[in-house]
Amino acid sequence: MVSEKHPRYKSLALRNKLVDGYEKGITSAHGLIAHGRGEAFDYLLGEQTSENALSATNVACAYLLTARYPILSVNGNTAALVSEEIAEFCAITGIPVEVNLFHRSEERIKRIEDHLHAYGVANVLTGFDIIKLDHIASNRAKVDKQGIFKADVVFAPLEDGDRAQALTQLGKVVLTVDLNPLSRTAVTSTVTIVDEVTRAMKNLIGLAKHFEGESDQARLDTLKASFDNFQNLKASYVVMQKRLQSLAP
Ligand code: PTJ
Repeated sequence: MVSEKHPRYKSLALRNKLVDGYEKGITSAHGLIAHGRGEAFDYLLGEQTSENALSATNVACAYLLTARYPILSVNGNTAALVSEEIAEFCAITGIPVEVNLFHRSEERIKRIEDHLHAYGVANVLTGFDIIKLDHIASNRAKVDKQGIFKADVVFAPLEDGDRAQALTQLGKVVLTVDLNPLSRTAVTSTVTIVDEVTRAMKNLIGLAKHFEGESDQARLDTLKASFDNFQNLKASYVVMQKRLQSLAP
């Protein structure tokens, strides 16, 4: 029950979504802490999409639209924050979803699956046919053979560093959204969108709508080839640095 006139309305509304997700058994308690870390970095970014974040989103979109078999990995935080956007994006692109959790429990997977279905996400994999990936010290090692295991491009917002690295080592393209450009996930992924996930998903939907079909293939390939994630992360550090400098010149 936050007034839209409140100066922190957007931020408080996101917190409410997560608390709601927690109360429904979708988001883990750890997810609330993770969100707080994200918020701190968002302050440094000025709580807006930077130019380089938008460029990275464009490149991520290019990868997803040209993939042989893309997959969108959903956890408890993204389910609470962006189920509506996931449904819209998947309806446009036909990309399937896999529910894949760090703090894994069958009960939470089922709740997230039901939640996504309620928002209209049609194709949801939940680890029916599981295989365990090597070199991952968490439950995220358990992936669906028909989903993340098979995919050439894995879009995993709010990922953990171990798996981002392991998936990259398996030769997969890893796309992520992470407000912390210093995280291992940010550094080891192929494309890191340093942005808040609700803003990033809205931008991604807008970009996917602009895709003009086969004739865009060459443009999308050029976008992918010209992207350098290290330069992208450096640009995010500079955004933060400049913002702090403007506050304390
Ligand atoms: O639902 P589960 O069990 O799979 O758990 C999900 C969390 C997010 C709890 C789990 O993956 C985790 O612990 O993640 P980390 O290692 O805390 O990393 C989450 C990253 O996402 C951090 O670097 C945060 O800065 C960032 N982050 C948090 N909220 C947002 C965000 N990035 C973008 N948008 C956000 N809203």
